[in-house]
Amino acid sequence: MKWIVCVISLCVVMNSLALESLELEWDFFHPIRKEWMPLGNKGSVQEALIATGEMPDPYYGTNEDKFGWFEEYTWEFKSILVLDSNHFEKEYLELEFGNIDTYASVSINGMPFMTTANAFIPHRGQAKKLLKIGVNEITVVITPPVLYHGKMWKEADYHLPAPNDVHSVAIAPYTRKPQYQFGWDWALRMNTIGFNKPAKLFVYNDNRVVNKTVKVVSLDEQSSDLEFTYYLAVVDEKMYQIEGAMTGVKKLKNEDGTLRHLFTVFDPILWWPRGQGEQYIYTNDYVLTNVDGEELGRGDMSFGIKTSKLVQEKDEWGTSYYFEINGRKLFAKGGDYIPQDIFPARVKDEDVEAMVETMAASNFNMVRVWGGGYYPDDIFFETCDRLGIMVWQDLMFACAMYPGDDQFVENISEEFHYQVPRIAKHVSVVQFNGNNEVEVAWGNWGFQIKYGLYGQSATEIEEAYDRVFKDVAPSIISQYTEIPYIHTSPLSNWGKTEFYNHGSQHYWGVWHGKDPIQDFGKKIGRFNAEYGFQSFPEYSSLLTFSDTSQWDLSSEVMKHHQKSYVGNDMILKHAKKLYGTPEDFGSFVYYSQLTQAMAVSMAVAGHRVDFPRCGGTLYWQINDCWPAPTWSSLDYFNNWKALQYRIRDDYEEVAVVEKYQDLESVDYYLVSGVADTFECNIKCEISTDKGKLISSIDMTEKIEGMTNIVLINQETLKKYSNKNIRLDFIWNDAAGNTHTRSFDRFMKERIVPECNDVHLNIHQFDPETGRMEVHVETKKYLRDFWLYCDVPGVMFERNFVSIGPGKHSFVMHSKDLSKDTKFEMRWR
Ligand code: BMA
Repeated sequence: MKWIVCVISLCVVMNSLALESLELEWDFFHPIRKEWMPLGNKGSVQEALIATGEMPDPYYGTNEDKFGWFEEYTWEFKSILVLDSNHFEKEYLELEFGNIDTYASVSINGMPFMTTANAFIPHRGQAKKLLKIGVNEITVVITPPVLYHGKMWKEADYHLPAPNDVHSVAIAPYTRKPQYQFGWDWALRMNTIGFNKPAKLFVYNDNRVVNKTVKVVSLDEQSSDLEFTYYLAVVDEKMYQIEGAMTGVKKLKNEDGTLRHLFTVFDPILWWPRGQGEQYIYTNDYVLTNVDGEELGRGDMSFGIKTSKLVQEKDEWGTSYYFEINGRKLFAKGGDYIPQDIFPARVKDEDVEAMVETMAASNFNMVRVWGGGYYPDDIFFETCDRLGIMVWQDLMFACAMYPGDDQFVENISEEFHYQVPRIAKHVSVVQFNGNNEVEVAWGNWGFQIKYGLYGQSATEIEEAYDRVFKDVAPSIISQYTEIPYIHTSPLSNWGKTEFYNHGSQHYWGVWHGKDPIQDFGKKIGRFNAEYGFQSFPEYSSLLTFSDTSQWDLSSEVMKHHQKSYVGNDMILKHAKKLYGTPEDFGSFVYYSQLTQAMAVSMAVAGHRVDFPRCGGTLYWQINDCWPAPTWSSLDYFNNWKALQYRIRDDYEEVAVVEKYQDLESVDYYLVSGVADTFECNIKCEISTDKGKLISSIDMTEKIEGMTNIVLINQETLKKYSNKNIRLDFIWNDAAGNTHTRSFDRFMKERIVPECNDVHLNIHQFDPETGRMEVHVETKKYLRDFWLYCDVPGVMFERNFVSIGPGKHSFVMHSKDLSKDTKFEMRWR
């Protein structure tokens, strides 16, 4: 056996080492090669063996299939911790696992320390009694979920439906581990085994803060009462002092492991979602001290003040579903967020921050954290607080039926007691939702027939649902926060006309049904929390998992990366209808992105114009966890698909949108999502594809709050029905800023311009800033012009735009750009 005595990093040092933490470094035992190998301070055994080259990149080709064996072994991990007498002078030596994935038994120096069964929470315990001066060995044995539940699964009278779990022992619902790692219709299966966050030994006297929350207790114009709670590692009866930069000095008694105090903010400044007002945050750093005035730790307890109300009332249309923030009815616009990688440990804080920044740059005001992933880290919520993105937070349950026995309920209760206060602390959070599509699945997905669930088993499943989502979750959430809770999304299934009149909606009639694409703009729920259409990622992303010989929809690799049962033919079917038969795979990729952009844009225009009947729109899905064809608007490498550009325009606070009645008839609307009253000057120029102006319309409208007005309707456009026209809109928003947007409607057959009619050259490049300006000169009109370069993650200021005859500038940014960057252009 090879012993590696790891150098332990000594991190956090606070005020004369009041709180010291030692980060553990792990080795793991390779069960086949029978040898110890290094893992690092976090990560999975899969990642470790990819790093050594023993395992290939699971995203490439069909390599995913080579990873099944990991789930057939238990895995042993070991860390060596060298301690000296100084450590033992401190009162507490506490071992905290930021994450253990998932079923583990932990021993210290051969003595049992703890067992774990939940990858959504940290696990901690006092370890002083088991530790000693000198060399200590921490051992963790992790049993993969399929092995852990194998016996139960074999002997069970019935199995809980888990249609996304692709293993023959489909035990995802029994396991508190991100559900997408069991397989999903946009994800590979990868049951990671290891630690998604570092484990640390905390060495301290008295106590330390392990979680915290703020609750708005009351709010009116004059004042707001807030309750601050600090959760402590040690339950004692001692007095402590919290000194907050804003909240001042509080001497508090530790009651059941919490320090709690009230604080009144006079003349409160409210936090508003972006577009509605300021994102005001009260900065409040704090210091924790003991009665003798010794510092025990410090941190950030900044907070914001707002109220959120979910309004569900009977009205003239059915049952409403919209958010009122600080008493103002809002239209929510955004998308659904999934984990940014199949390997959670790979996702860095800056990746998360960049993702939220993209949401803000795309004019979102809401994001839904979807229930099949994991609870995001604080950086996610902090960035949403800062940028004014409201958060709809699912609890981590999706598309399956879940147990409701005491042991499971105890496990999820512990999870909620940790996650709810941590998340609710953030002012951007406006809703907790029990699960994704669990109720709708039970009612509509044929589970009873498929899984043989009748009588007693069906009753048990229904009772479990009620217990978990209608009793346990809401009663725990209400202990911590006033943020509204709803037991599921959607509340109303897609299908019959009446269904769209009530509550939240996930509209899947085009992808999972046979609806025509224009139904995206017609079948409008009261709040549209999901709807979407798939596309392929761009060429540089495709090259990371395939070579060009496999660029064929029927190749093994392309079939393997398409995880939806519906398949690539659905993309092709709608792409053909809208854009014609693609000549080759390259143009298929291009058309797939245009089709997706068109589909989602049709929906968004329909939703926005339907306000106040419709309370919001969240398209499925913002991002990817691996490179593959999916519903995402940003691919795995953060390349903006055509949809991301289109959504940015559709989501402007004061926007011009194109509302489809059917493919031939459209109306152009101005929609305002802001509360202001302002004068809006709108100009629309209609010209031919040769650039000849044929009509110019000027309007001045008084915009009073959130509303919409028709700018140009289908009747007016009828006179151009035998022409190819372009519409250029210019308008101002409430702050007086000018906005522009162009659309085109080509009703006449035409020959797509040849390559020799179009020229590109790099006009300017600054290697320092990574800014590049490219000039494109064309003799003919180019529709949906796509400028593509082979550098992943380049941010183009605009793309997928139609350009007329003349010279056009395109600006892009990336540190990886160079004079040798290769460009490719596509148009139609
Ligand atoms: C919804 C989502 C996901 C799924 C998507 C596409 O049901 O909640 O479960 O990936 O549709 O099928």
